[in-house]
Amino acid sequence: MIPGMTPTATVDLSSLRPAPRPAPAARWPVADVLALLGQPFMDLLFRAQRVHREHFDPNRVQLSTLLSIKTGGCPEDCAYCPQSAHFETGLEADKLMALDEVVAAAQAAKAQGATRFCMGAAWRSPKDRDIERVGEMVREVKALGLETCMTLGMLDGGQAQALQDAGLDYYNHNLDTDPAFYGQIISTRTYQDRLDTLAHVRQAGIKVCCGGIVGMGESRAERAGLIAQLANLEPYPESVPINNLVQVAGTPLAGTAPLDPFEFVRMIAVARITMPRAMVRLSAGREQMDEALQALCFAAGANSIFYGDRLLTTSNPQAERDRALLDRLGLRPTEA
Ligand code: SAM
Ligand code: DTB
Ligand code: SF4
Repeated sequence: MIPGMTPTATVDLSSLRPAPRPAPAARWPVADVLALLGQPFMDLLFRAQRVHREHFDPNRVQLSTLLSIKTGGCPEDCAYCPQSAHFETGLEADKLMALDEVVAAAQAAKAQGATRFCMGAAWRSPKDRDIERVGEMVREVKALGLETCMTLGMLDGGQAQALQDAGLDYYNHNLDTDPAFYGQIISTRTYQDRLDTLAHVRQAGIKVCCGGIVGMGESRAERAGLIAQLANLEPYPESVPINNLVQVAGTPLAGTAPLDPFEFVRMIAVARITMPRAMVRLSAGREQMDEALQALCFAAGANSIFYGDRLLTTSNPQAERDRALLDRLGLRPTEA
C-alpha cells in the first residue's frame, strides 16, 4: 500500500480524463465549395474529370426509371412542386397505385434497359399501413432483378427499418437547398426534419439518395451551401440527384429567372469533386437542356440519369432519344 493512503481512499481521476474534443472541422467548408464553383470553367471540368476517372469508368451511365405511385394532393408547400395541394397546377390527385400496375411499369422499365426503379409518393410521410403496401412493391420489383428506390416523404426509425426488411436498396430524400434559403421554399417541414429522416434511413442500413434543386433563385453561395451539406453528411450519400427546376405553371416558382446552364454544369462538377464515389445523377430538367449541355454534364462527372418518358408528373426526354444520345457519345448503360 502507498504510505499515507488508507485502503478506502478514492483517487480523483477527473484531471486525467481527456478534455472534450472539439467537433471535427467540416470536411468541406462552404467557402471551399464556393471557391471550387468559381474556378475557371475549364480547370473545374478538368479536375472533376480526373476525380471521376479515379473512381468510375467515364463511359458508363446508370439508368434509373421513375414512377409516381401516389400522385398529387400533397399537404406540403414545396414552392417548386406541382403535387402540392397548396397550388393550382391542374394536376389530378390519385390514390396509391395497385401492386400489379407498379410491377408492370417496372417490367417495362427493365425491358428498356433501366437498372433501378424509383417509386415516388406525394406524401408528407407515409402511414404504417402504407409502408406495408409499398413493402410489397419493393419485394416484387426486386424479384424482377431491379434495384429499388423509394421516396415517400419523412420516415421514422421503425418505418425505415420496415423498408429495409422489405429489401429496399435506396431511399431518396433531398435536402433540396441551402439551410439559409430553405425557408423561402418550404414552410411545412424543417431542414432538421429532413436530416432526421436521412439519419433514420442510414441507421436502418438503406443506401441514401440525397441531392437538391437549383434554379430556384438561389445565389451561388447558397448552391455551395447545399453541396457542403451533402458532402459533409457522414458518410456522404451513395447517390446524389442534381435537379434543375422544372417550372410548372401555378407553382410559386413558375417564372423564376432560369439558371445560367454553365452554372448547372459547375454544380455537377463540384458534386463529383466533393463526393468522389457517389453516383451523381443529372436529374430533373433534362428535357429543357440541349444535347450539348447534357454532354457537358457527363464530362463534368454525372454518371446517372432518369430514363423514361416521364419523371414523376412532368416529362423527360423519350427513352429512344436518350439511347441515341448515349450512343453518339459512346456512353454505355451500366448492366444490372
Ligand atoms: N414527397 C416526397 C418528398 O418530397 O420527399 C417525395 C417526392 S418529391 C416530388 C421528390 C423530389 O423531387 C423533391 O425533393 C424535389 O427535389 C424534386 N422535385 C419536385 N418537383 C420538382 C421540380 N418541379 N423540379 C425539379 N425537381 C423537383
Ligand atoms: C429527385 O431528386 N428528382 C426526382 C426524384 N428524386 C424523385 C423527381 C423529379 C420531379 C420533377 C417534377 C415532376 O415530374 O413532378
Ligand atoms: Fe409533397 Fe414531395 Fe412535392 Fe413537397 S416535393 S409538395 S413533399 S410531393
